[in-house]
Amino acid sequence: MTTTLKALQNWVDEVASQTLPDNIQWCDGSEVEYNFLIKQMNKSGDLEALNQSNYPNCYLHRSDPTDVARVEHLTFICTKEKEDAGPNNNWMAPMEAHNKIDQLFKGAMKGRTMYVIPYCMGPVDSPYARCGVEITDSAYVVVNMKLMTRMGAKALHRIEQEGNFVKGLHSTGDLDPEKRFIMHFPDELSIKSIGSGYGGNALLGKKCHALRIASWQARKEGWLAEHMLIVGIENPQGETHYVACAFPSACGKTNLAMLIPPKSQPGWKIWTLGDDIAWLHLDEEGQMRAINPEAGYFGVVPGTNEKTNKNAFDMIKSDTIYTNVGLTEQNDPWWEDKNIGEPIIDWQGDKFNSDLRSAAHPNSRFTVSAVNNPSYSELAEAPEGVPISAIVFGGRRKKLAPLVYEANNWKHGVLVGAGVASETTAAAIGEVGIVRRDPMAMKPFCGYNFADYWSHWLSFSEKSDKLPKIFHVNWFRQNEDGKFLWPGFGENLRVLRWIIDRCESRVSARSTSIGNIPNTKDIDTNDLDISKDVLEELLTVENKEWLQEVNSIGEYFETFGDRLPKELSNEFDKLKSALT
Ligand code: GTP
Ligand code: SPV
Ligand code: MN
Repeated sequence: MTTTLKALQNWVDEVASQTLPDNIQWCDGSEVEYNFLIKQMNKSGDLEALNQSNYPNCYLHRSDPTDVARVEHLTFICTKEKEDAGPNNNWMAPMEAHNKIDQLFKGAMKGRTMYVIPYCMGPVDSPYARCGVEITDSAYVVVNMKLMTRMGAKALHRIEQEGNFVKGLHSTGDLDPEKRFIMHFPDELSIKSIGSGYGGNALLGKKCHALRIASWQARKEGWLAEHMLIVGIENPQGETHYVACAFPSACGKTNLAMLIPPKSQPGWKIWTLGDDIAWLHLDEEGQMRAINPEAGYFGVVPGTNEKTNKNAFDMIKSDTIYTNVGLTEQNDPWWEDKNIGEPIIDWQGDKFNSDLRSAAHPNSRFTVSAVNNPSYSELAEAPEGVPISAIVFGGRRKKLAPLVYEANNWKHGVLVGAGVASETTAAAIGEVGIVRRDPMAMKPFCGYNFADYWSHWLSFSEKSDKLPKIFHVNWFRQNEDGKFLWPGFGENLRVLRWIIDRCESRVSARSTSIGNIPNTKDIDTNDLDISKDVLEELLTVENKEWLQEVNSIGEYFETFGDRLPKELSNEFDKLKSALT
């Protein structure tokens, strides 16, 4: 396979003469190709077959121990002006960035095969979808892209018709963390990534394209590219509401997207549209619609069990690539809180020793096609996407943030999103459990200055009078003993129900200084082991504590200087005076 598109052929030739691969392989996205690569990697030791009777078509990949998560400190947005990247991003001048990284790409693919992966983010026949081509020397990337995106011949066909595509160049390089960079050139619609084979650093369709580059394109074109799950919630009458939720990495998106309603909620059904990324557009009627640009899940493994997420637990029993989990005696994959079996080998391939390290890496992942999900919605293929009733922001907060509250209106909702903070997780290299500001769960993913991003969000209030309502949730409140106050997982449906009731004006709420809070009687606690006191605690707003929070938001906003939108500071001032 080659291409009729000159610009693409020229770029591939250019990259080949720079990186000097032994072979060039154009990926067609077929099963034959996938199976061939799996076999080859199995032979080379890149993948290890898991127990094929218990876990058919499942494989384990162990990444380099220094290469197990996103690397935010090595991720750059290379706009002409530093100010356009903003204080929320690392910046490097485009020329300097190209020079630095091109040096590392010189001869980087010697002795390796260079794969050319045309892919489409979103249904191939969707006007909202966008295409890209990733060039990589990693077969692991190819098989992951096969599960995560619509890749191969169909995507190439669309690219050839459109004539444009996002260029992503990737090499695992020598995995030296000193020579690892993830660089984005929004003006050129291109990405260069070297030195990591891991997830968001290497599968360039995901965070690099579908969020960092796409958010930049979205601002120009009037839409939004967001770190959001998309879920359909069907009530016993058969009506389905679609909700898009932005939670930071490892804060519950996959789990909420494939939730199983508890027994106490008969007749309710959950449909998964997406678990990580949503592209949001206004249609001609002003209705916000969402597509999931991805076609698979790259999900957190630890914590997945029959009780927390049975859908995921079942889904990853076949056709799944595991990255950095442990093994049992039977060669089954094992992870913390799996609740079945015992590990004997850890994620680094050593004999398991709990004093040394956990069996699975805390950021170990599964890659699996979305159609394997028992709650998969076929509307994930709908070119027009699904209508969104509510947008939900959230974070991981031991204290302060209530279980759920509703913003007063869109602009206030933008402030709620901009004010999100959350404890850091193992999804990125660095300390875990530190509360940091993570506006709209996009801190690591917004491809431009957050101040401009908030202006863009605010601008939607002029474009439609039918915008979704905006909410904030927190499943992670803890008591003094470090125990979660809210049971979470399937029980989160109870909160989604309140959110939908609010969207349908079916229920009243208590107005507070931060927004509208449920009356305790309106959260269904039937069959739930939770005391009235705890529920009240979960729904309390302490003005004194919130004032501290708001001051911290204010300090954060100051780092954006004059670029901070006036409307956002107005909303901020209103909130502050409501609290004093
Ligand atoms: P990324 O893929 O990194 O974007 O993460 P995500 O937002 O999809 O998070 P995910 O659903 O994978 O959850 C991350 C961790 O949080 C897992 O270990 C889950 O078991 C745990 N978790 C998810 N939902 C809940 C919840 O409602 N309550 C509690 N206590 N833990 C949860
Ligand atoms: C995240 O970190 O938010 C992920 C995993 O979804 S990664 O693909 O590595 O970005
Ligand atoms: Mn994510």
